[in-house]
Amino acid sequence: RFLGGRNVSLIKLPFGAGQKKAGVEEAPEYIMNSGVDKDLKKLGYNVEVVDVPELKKAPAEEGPSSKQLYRPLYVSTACQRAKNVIAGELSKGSAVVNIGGDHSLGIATVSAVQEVHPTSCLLWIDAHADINTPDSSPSGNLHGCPVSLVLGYAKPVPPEFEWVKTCIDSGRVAYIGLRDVDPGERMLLRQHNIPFFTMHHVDKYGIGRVVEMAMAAINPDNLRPTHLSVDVDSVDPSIVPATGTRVKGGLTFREIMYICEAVAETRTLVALDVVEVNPLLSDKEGCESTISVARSVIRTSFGLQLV
Ligand code: Z70
Ligand code: MN
Ligand code: MN
Ligand code: MN
Repeated sequence: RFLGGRNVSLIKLPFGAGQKKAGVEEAPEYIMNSGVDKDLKKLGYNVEVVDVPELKKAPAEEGPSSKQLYRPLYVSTACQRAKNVIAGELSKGSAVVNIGGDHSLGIATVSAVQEVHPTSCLLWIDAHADINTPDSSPSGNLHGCPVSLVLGYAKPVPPEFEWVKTCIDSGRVAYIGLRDVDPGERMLLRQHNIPFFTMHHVDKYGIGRVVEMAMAAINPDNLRPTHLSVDVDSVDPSIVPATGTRVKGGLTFREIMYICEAVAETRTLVALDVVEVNPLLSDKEGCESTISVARSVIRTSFGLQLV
């Protein structure tokens, strides 16, 4: 049972205003050029490439910024546009690969996936929890806030984000890879009993048991469609240096591949996000290594070709 069927839409989302470092909006071009479309065709999928180039253009008026958020109107406008495109592809019965761009796009991807597949679960692979509310955010960067917005924890909702629905509940969200969590985020994770597996848990139990526990918590019988959201900073900076917030002690190449293989094995994947690649933040070699990991995440999540 593969919910997305054999059609996959690769959606390029060149957007980076959820954080302050230039370059993350260039990533979709690099990732696409690595040959992900050919990889998926080889696996037998019908592939459609969808570009949303207008995400690169900021609205003329930024408006007065609420809560010291960085570029809330631009993030909101871009996410609303991206959400409509993603929901359109999902509505045709296709699976989607959302190629970012920064992780504020999670506002768009989760909103779209939950609209079309309202029972789906969300597996968030990240060094960060991205569950700050506009009030708790230490940076004002919206890429640190998408999960709080879709869970409805941001109160009051900043006026720019009133269109975002509370569309998922805490029982359908789990994290793997955390190692840089802010105090306000820790409180929310505990308060709402959201299953999270830090790098400490990966060391303690091994990636096999961690993935098993995470999936048992949010999709016990594989009856739910799965949305896998991969922030590449979950992976160790030694192989993923081209990203905005490098945090030591991340997932190994095999650990991130294991996660993708385990998700592929469930045959429930409907949406994959690959975000936070920033080709401008590393040298040629580091950039190639990072993009190669992103490409492997996409290929592996959509099919097992181990031997
Ligand atoms: C911090 C914040 C973050 C990525 C940094 C950092 C969030 N918790 N996410 N880099 N990818 O600013 O909210
Ligand atoms: Mn189309
Ligand atoms: Mn993230
Ligand atoms: Mn992150």
